Amino acid sequence: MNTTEKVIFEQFPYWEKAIGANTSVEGAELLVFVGCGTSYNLALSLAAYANMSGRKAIAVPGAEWQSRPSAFWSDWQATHVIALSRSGETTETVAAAKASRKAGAFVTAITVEAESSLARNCDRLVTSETHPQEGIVMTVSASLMVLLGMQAIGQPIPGSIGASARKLANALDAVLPTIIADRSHFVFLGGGPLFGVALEGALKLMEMSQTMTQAFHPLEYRHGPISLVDEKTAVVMLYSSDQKEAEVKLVEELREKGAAVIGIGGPGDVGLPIDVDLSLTGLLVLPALQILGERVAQARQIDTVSPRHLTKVVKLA
Ligand code: F1P
Repeated sequence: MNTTEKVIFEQFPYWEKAIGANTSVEGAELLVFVGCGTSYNLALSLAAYANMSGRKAIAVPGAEWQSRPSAFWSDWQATHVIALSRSGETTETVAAAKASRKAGAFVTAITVEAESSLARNCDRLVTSETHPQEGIVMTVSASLMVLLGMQAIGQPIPGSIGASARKLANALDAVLPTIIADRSHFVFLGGGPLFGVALEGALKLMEMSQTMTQAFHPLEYRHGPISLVDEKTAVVMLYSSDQKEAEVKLVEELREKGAAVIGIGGPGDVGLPIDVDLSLTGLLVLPALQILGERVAQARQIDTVSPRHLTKVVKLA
């Protein structure tokens, strides 16, 4: 077992330590979730969750919020910026936090590095301990930042979530060898708060296994992208309880066209049940998506401990 795989399966005790921290974010301002790469994908899901719980929220990539905030929102002072960064050192995210504070916004940082630049340039720090062996590919920290972000917007996290997530990851792992064999085109579908998570599944698999991946809101997939589906396609459908009927029909169509479908929370060539509702699904599925990336990489004999062209932090000169 390589270190990436080990860390994915050893992440759950760190979840337990992060559960229950009093991190709630009050106020009626617009919440602007900011991040880069994985952290931006997580920001998208957290913003959707915040909107669903009655807040007002958007997600913006770090560089965009720093350089052209007016393309997203007109009044910085009426915002509460929640900057996500595992390292706390990503140039664009740190710059976005600094610029936001200078313009009068309140900045909360969510990071696992309590001594980082981002931690020093925020008004409020939300942090928790991560696995010391986590490498370049972000796994346990991604889960932890979603957990901390959910808590910050008032979502209680049950102590059983780690056991449920582990069960799902193990169930997926058991069926992966057959389902990924001979598949080279991977598609991740998720709606609402699961869209950011679908993007994250796609990014994870792409960077771990050097495979082309795509992510869409489920019903968007018929509007063009479906032209690529054939016997080389594997689809991960992250079912959302409120749109399941429409998503089931889409999956039937994709299977008819040759795709092998992993249904998480609903049917597919493999259908994996989940035991939480939509409010927690975005967190629950992350370890399963991480192990999918690792297994595809292993099948292609790619070492995820040193992924091609990637570094743990992107720092711009
Ligand atoms: C953001 C990030 C990662 C990506 C890569 C480079 O890092 O873009 O998502 O996988 O390793 O950095 P961070 O701001 O969360 O530390």
